Amino acid sequence: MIKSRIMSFTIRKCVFQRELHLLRRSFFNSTVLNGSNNQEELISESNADQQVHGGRKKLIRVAIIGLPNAGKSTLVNKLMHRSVCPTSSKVHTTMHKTEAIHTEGDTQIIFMDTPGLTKSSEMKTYKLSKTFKEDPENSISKADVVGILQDVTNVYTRHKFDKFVLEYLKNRREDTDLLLILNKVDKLKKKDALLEVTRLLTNKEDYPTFNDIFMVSALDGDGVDDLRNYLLDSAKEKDWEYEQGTYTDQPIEKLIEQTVRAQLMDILPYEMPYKVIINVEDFGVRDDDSIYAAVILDCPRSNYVTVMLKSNGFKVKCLQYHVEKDLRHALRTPVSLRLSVICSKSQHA
Ligand SMILES: Nc1nc2c(ncn2[C@@H]2O[C@H](COP(=O)(O)OP(=O)(O)OP(=O)(O)O)[C@@H](O)[C@H]2O)c(=O)[nH]1
Ligand SMILES: [Mg+2]
Repeated sequence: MIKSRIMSFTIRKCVFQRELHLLRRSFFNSTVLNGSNNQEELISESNADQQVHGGRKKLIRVAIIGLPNAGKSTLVNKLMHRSVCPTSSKVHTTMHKTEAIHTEGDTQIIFMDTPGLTKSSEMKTYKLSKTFKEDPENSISKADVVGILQDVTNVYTRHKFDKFVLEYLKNRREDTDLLLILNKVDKLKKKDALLEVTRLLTNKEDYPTFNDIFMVSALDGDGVDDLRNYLLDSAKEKDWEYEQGTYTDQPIEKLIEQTVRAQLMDILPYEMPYKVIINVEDFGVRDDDSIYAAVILDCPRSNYVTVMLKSNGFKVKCLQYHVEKDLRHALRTPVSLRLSVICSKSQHA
């Protein structure tokens, strides 16, 4: 009889030393100037590359919306050159809005990555939190530009906007630009299909008019520079909302938790990843700016622990490898993670 089973792994960093050497140092400080978020540990780079010498600052808020799994978070990461928005192959990876901040020259772009647009009935069925409705709504209403992302590989959804999606779009201001962004073009064998999708999405009376259309691969980066340049050009004179060097509104603890959750979604089957409770027990920055974190994965049942630890803990080792890699890309500093798998509710393991 065991009350809980614990297994910890620490992967040695030597494999990554060469790559890590190239990564820039990152620092942590309080960074939001005007935002309502007063959490202490927002993530920023204190030594940003670009300084504004004279000239007026420009700002633009961009909401990225679309159906679940359309590639919204992948696109924001590509636009940012950083994996600050965790992604996975399963739906509902993003559960609440994240602001990702890209500052270039005199311009700050605030990307609002949002949960996938979901019908009310589905929200009830899957007991999704109210952020699934409220966060896209609020992001759209605050945006200077709304980019609606359409997955062109999804033959069921690519050629239309459901009524509930059109309802969301009504939340935008009159002066907000609307972009149609066709994503995953790398997977489309027949490029003619793109033209057909574009035609169907732009020729219906009850559909909105788009200010521009982009065809991108968020994964490969094709077309992403054009989109970023468009946004930089569209920014209006306004004070920045975040200090130079800040790149997310998320506290580091939250970023770690979300990255672990996203990776769990890729390694665990069915509903399992949604049910594991993730506790970031401890984290900190070492003298050399590397980051350490101890994370507990509390499983609802002991058979989850068995699944995770089978084959000599292979799944947990993979999880650790991928989480460390993603966090390193997001934070640009070495990260070492200690993962413990437990089932605190179980009397028997
Ligand atoms: N081939 C290909 N895959 C992509 C592209 N963009 C995203 N993906 C994949 O699509 C899946 C979903 O990506 P996410 O960025 O998590 O999608 P999302 O819209 O943020 O999903 P939710 O947060 O769950 O709503 C992942 O497996 C991505 O690797 C793309 O341009 N091409
Ligand atoms: Mg997402």
